[in-house]
Amino acid sequence: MSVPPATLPPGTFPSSVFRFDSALVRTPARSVVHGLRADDRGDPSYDGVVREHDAYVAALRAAGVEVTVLPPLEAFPDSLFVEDPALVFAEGAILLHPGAAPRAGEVAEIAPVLREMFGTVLELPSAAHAEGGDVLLTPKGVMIGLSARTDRVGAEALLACLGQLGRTGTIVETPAGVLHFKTDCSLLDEDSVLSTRRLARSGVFDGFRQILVPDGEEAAANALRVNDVVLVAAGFPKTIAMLDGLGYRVVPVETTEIGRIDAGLSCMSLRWRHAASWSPGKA
Ligand code: CIR
Repeated sequence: MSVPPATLPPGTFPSSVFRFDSALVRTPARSVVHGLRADDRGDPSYDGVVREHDAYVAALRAAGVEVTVLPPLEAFPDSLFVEDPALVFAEGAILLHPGAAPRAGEVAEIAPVLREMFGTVLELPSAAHAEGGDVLLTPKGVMIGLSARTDRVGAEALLACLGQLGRTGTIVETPAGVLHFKTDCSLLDEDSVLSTRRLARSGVFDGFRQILVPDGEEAAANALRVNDVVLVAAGFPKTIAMLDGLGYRVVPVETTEIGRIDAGLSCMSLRWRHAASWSPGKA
């Protein structure tokens, strides 16, 4: 792996939380057709997932991110969703423990990769469960949503790890029946979040400018701000038009097949801004 270790001292993290120069993704395995899902709307097609994944990687690269592509893991159908078994920051990485039992082994697969890339790699204790899909990075701190995948022990252990990296966080609730906290929201800029009405109603985003996805397009809430653009699932024209009208540079990305296994746009990458490309005052 050619990426040098991140060396930012704790507490001196970059001011922007959506400026990235590096990302890690994993090629979909053929077994992706057996990926976990809450409601069965039919298996995704392998070719379709590969096409959507390729387009996603291309969109990250076009946004100015250097993408490292890991090999597929046939034993783990959901392993292309690298966001869930780990968290990464310029200051270091944290190995998580997925609450979904079939995904637990993904951590041991990604651990050596992260140990090669990051100088500091922390780990949750074994009794703790947390998935990256429940973690939203904001300029006000890291929000950790409790869900069926992230329990309180996991969220508290994660807060402790974040503290070791010089970061702060808060524990919040995910609406009942929603897979992950970020299934229902994403950060659009330093002040603004895109959210479903049901999540915003909880008051969790008080203090942010809250932009609500139009009714019927709830699945569009899992967008992804990367540098100057916002990746938005292509199947949600009202959300795309709304964000476009608000001045965001929207890049539509097809998610029809990965959507069949409950995935959106944040879950297919781990993103960070390398310490070497950051200096104080640089956004
Ligand atoms: C799962 O249920 O774990 C996968 N089928 C989907 C994971 C999506 N992850 C994410 O949004 N962070």
